[in-house]
Amino acid sequence: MSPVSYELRENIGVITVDNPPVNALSHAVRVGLVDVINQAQADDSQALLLICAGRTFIAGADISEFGKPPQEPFLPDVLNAIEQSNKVIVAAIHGQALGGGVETALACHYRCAADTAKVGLPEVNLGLLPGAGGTQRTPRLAGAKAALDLILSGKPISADKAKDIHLIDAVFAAQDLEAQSLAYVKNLVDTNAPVRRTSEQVSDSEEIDSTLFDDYRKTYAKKLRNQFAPQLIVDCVEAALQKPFEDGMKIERAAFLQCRASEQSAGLRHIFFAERQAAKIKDLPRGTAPRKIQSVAIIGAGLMGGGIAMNFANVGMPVKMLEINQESLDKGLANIAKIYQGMATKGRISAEEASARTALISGTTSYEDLSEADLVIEAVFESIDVKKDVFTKLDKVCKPGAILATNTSYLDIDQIAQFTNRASDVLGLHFFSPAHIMQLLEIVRADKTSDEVMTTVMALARQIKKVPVQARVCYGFIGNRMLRQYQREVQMCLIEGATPAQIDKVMMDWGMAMGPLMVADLAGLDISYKARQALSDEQKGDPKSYRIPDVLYEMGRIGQKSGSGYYIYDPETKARTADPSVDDIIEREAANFGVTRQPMSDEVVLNRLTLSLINEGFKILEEGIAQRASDIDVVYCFGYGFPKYRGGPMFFAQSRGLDKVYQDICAYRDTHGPMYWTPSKLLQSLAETGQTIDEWEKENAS
Ligand code: 3H9
Repeated sequence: MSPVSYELRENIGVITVDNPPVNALSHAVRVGLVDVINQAQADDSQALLLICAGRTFIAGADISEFGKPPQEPFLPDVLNAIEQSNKVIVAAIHGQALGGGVETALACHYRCAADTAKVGLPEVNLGLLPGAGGTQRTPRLAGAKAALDLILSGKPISADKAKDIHLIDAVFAAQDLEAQSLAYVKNLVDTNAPVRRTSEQVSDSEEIDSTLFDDYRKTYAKKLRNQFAPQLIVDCVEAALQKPFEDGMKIERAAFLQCRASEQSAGLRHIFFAERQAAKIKDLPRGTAPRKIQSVAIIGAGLMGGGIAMNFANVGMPVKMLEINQESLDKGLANIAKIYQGMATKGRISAEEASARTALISGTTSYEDLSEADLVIEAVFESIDVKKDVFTKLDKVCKPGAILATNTSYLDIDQIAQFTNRASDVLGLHFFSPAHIMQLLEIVRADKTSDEVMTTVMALARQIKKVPVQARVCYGFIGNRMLRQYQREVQMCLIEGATPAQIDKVMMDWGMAMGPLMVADLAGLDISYKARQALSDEQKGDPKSYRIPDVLYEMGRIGQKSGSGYYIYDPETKARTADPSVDDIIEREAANFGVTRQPMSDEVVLNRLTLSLINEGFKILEEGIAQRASDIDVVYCFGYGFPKYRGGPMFFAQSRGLDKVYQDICAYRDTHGPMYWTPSKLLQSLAETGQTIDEWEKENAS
């Protein structure tokens, strides 16, 4: 049965798209639309209304079709058929009209929307551009600037805002949308309103600054570094203003096809689906009911505890923070109030909202006060003895059924669970700093964590707008375990000849949000130094992999906060400059290890750093620490600044060729020894058999 149906309601032909879950413009929908438009031209209808069933208007092209051979009719042609209809056609938007959904609405002659609806062109988030007239029709209605803002930001706007910029003609109360839209169409018929084709409109009200387009090009060259879709978007919108519609459409089509075929878009589309997959845990029995979480307690009001607390207050949930003494508690609460005030000052939230959120977070110094909490998250010092103390106390005071979580980055959560008599209620909730901003949440499932607890926290993570990924227990879980290998390799490259500035530049040029040594300076060399002191010599590994940060720490160069670390920082502006004396320190320490430093090419730096991540990623996958390769990609893209347009380390490995990746790792093993460069057995087997990660996962799914 076609997902597009058609019926006459009195003199109005109503076209309904019903293609759950989000009414994407799949091949069947495109065929159905063309069929009903043709049918409607010849029947008794006097005008047409396009609506959608289910929770939303059309949320865009079907993204899963982009990697497959294209099938006619293509969307631009479908939308031309709609626009060329001889009968007036009106779109009625509820939920979200996104991408191709907006383009469909813009091809209609008039547009109504529910007051709760949102309208957006998010193609840029997928490394694409609106490819069905969006870059040509939007500026014809809204003007170049509003069109560029909408298309380049990829962020949806409200129905009212869309009306302000002339994309929508009428906004109705959500519950009356269908009835009001029908009345709107009837009125158009009664008043003999003409067919009004967007392609024939001229946006003439706007004064265009001669530098407008170049300004956008420059801004987005910085904002979306290395990505070419934003640059092509500007070209297309510029063409919309300068050329006839048909010519602009040709330019848009060529640019869209270029984007669709690109590795950048493939990576971003992979991450789109990976993010949604990650929220699903494979072996949870269907229908496992979540527990109710209505109040949360946080142990530790430091930077991490405070950031975690804010996540819950942000969605209206009361939080109690516990500290060992009143002074630390007051300091923690004051810090949170300051952050909320700052958000209000910047206009991100209203002053009332800031006060309401601040008021949701209260404090205590007594464990007894946590007896009613549904969820407790511990964010105290990383020491197993301290955790033992906390969890023993929690076990005593918390009500039955309370979920007890640790925010540990490295410690053994199975061991922590044993400090309680309710191991099935214990798990890891690993937030990333700053916890109120970073999207990733590693959910660490210990051996005994119950299905019910896992179901509860996965749902809760979505509620607090995090991107959850399940990890199993091991040193560093998914993210930090990989990070350790990456950081080790950074240090080895320094000792062997690379400079801090070179390493950071190579990684940033490649697309990482920050260079690894900039990150180290920002996080503070004291933090990592102290963490190292808790490790045995064996755990610390090769001294070459931590000697430089040890020396810098001992010199008091602990990063940005001390004004120097791997770099020097201007006390006023915090501007970073390379410090030749650090190069001298590296040279001296390398000599102490008997290493003669040699210049290292950028290519080698990049290879060693990315391959160290990839090899560990495969080990994590083969050990079952991560459920799927794409979960590892989500961890790295959402928590560690890996460029999404490269799809994450595992996707990147697959697109580079697993055989090549394996050969390169073997070559490093042969040069540098097996201590760090033993290839993952899974990687070896895939490289040797030619199987892809996807194929291996499917084979192992049963
Ligand atoms: C485009 O339109 C190009 C055109 O300009 C030119 C063409 C020539 N396709 O996110 P959810 C799936 S590009 C296929 O969990 P929510 C999703 O994977 C497109 N599948 O729900 C998930 O599947 P599963 C521009 C899609 O309520 C399920 O639907 N449009 C698509 O949190 C539910 O999704 C976009 O970029 C799709 N377009 O959020 C919009 N969309 O259940 C992308 C969703 O198996 N979509 N699915 O995991 C979204 O932003 C959100 O899905 C939306 C709903 C806000 C709509």
